[in-house]
Amino acid sequence: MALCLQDKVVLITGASSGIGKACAKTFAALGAKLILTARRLDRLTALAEELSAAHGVAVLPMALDVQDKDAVANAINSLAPEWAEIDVLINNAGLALDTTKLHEGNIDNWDTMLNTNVHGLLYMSRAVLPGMVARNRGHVINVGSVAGHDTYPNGNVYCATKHAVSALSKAMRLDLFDKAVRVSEVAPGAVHTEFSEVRWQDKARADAYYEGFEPLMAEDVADAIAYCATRPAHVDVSELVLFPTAQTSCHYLAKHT
Ligand code: NDP
Ligand code: 8X3
Repeated sequence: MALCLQDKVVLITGASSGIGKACAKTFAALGAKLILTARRLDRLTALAEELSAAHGVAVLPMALDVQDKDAVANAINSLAPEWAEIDVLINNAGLALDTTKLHEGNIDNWDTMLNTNVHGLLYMSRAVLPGMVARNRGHVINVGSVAGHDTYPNGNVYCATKHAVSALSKAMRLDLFDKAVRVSEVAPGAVHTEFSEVRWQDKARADAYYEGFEPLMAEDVADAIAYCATRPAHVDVSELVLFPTAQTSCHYLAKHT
């Protein structure tokens, strides 16, 4: 029987856009209490108001840069009692910056990707997991990527960060093997979000990337994440990879012009 998420506390990182925002909508519709985090508080506040009005759920918007380890620890440690027992952590915040050959890469961009996609996920997990372990229940869902299972030209550091997400998901499952805490990695292919606009800082280039095929939508990925979260407690979806039907791998995307 599917697990009921009514009144469960679900924390989503990167909830101001794309997959994280779609997760907020999906989990609100399932009756969960939501802690929504990202850097852009104005977006989170507007989303929180919308979801509370639509679904009657409690929503806590919180400005948080996952790269800041002290801010992450403080945010989790200072949660009010009604929010402190996090049932589901969705480590979704992440980004790619540029696509360039490694030997021509921008080192500041590398730092931002590593600090966000890898360190950010670690800081959040380190802050939230002890409570889950103490309660012997909980679920960490890490948003990886097909770029964490393969590499593509000029994707070097982004691919490395997502390989790290995949490795850390496996490592968490091993370290939690004797606890009733589940760990899932959800790894999508091309999803139409603000991801490519952030990557290239060029809206026209980003729009062109999504033309000529039907990409995944953020809601498709949120649906996969909700699938993981709603399996019965004895079922742990360890890895879920989803592609647009037009995409077979990082290297094969069928575009019709
Ligand atoms: P978006 O750009 O639409 O959303 C990214 C989210 O991450 C935003 O909410 C942003 O919020 C947040 N974020 C970025 N940096 C930080 C930070 N330092 N601290 C806190 N939050 C941060 O992209 P997607 O929704 O597509 O991306 C979500 C995840 O999905 C990422 O991990 C990405 O790697 C992964 N992914 C995306 C795919 C795609 O094709 N789109 C495919 C596979 C995986 P804010 O700027 O307000 O802080
Ligand atoms: C995002 C998908 O193929 O642009 O993780 O790396 S891809």
